[in-house]
Amino acid sequence: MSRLVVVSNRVAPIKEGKAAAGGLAIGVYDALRACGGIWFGWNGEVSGSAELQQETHGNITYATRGLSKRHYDMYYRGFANATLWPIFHYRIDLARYRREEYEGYCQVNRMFAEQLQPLLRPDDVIWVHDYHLIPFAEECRRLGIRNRIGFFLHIPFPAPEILTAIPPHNELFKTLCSYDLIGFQTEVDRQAFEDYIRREVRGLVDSDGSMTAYGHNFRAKVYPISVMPDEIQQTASRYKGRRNLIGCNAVGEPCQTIISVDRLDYSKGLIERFCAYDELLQRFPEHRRNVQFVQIAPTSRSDVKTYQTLRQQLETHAGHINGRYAELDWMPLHYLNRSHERRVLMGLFRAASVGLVTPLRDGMNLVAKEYVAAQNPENPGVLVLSRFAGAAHELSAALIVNPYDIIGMAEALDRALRMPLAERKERYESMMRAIRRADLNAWRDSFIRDLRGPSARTVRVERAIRAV
Ligand code: GDG
Repeated sequence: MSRLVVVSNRVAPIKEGKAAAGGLAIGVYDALRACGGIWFGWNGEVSGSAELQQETHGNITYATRGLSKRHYDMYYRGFANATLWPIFHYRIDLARYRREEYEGYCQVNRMFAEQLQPLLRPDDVIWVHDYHLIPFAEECRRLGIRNRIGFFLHIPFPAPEILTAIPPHNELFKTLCSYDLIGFQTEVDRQAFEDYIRREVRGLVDSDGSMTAYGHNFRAKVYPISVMPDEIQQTASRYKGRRNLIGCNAVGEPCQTIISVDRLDYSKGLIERFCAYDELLQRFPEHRRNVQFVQIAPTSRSDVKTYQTLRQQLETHAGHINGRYAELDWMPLHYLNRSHERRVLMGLFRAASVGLVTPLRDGMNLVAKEYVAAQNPENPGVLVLSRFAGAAHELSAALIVNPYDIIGMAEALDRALRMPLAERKERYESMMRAIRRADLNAWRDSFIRDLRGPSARTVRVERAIRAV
């Protein structure tokens, strides 16, 4: 079988036997282990060596390099995270555009393609991940690389009206058409891309999802990313530590727990969530002393101003809630900026009565699926989920909320905290069926199968021949 070459902004080397961090890392690692190959990208070092460092573990070669401070500022902090990330999450108000940052972004894509080229064999298939690397395939083609190249977008693809706010949108999305296969999290994202291709580019779209634009034939399909439910079940049920944090207050009285886990990011709707919890305690005072909210929010992109401001706002809100409601033996909100071991998170998910996942926009949101998979089937908790998380398309048996409706969220929390066992079980079983139907293996296998399969061009030619 041909080798798989994975390209992502950040490479997370996982050594045999060590715990993996996050769903994407596990998915990519398993795919590479199954057929052997290369994982190529940035090693996370700023001002580090630009020379490629190669390290092989088993049948996987990790090929990584550092970024200069200038490239880190232009490509990573700049165009990727200050222009694309906010716009793809519908936050034009938070986006900025600087031409030199876009140039830096294109330069890094070019350098990555040039450094990957000597490592490639003619039959390798290349799987590129996320918004940092949109022009990567175009740079490969410029160098004469003819391998199959696929792209998976982990974040939402917004409506064309929003996208066109990116000044070089035409040039940027022209480069996206150099991929053979483009994968999206949901049908809404794929449809928005199709709308862009039809309206902005006057491209052709076939009923089977293949498209023609800028002289390229390619396919665009939906591959919802997921988790490994059985592994999560096991990890969660084995976890025995920190029982004291969940289930009772400081004097041992029973207390239900609401849990949320997110990277500290404005797309995750943390402010609105804190407001909803405040509203719950105000509107339904019977929950005071009987509930606690644990929000785990490890900081991310902490050198970006918008993220620093968000952190300050959250600290103020958290202080306000605890100042207003806390008693000597009851703390309503536990707000933790530290990251925690994965097994600890899964244990906490299982012990918590409510999983509160309310992003303003999210490509998928793996935490929603992890919370469900971690539950005890005999006494499952309730997932309260934003309609704007990609996961809401599959997990329709959650309590679906609109994160802009603070009172609506407080009412959903009240309902979740009171929900009878029979209804909790019914909703849980329906969500588990959905997760098992399309787990992480299905995500990876279907993408790679389609990438290795007949190209959009071949399908088009065969169809034309049959029609004659
Ligand atoms: C992007 C898209 C899409 C979180 N805190 C800790 C920790 N985590 C883990 C979670 C989960 C992962 O990180 C976060 O994944 P999400 O999907 O929730 O969100 P993003 O980071 O924004 O991911 C998103 C995803 O890509 C995959 O395509 O779903 O829409 O934005 O697995 O459990 N893990 C550990 N400690 C923590 O403190 N170990």
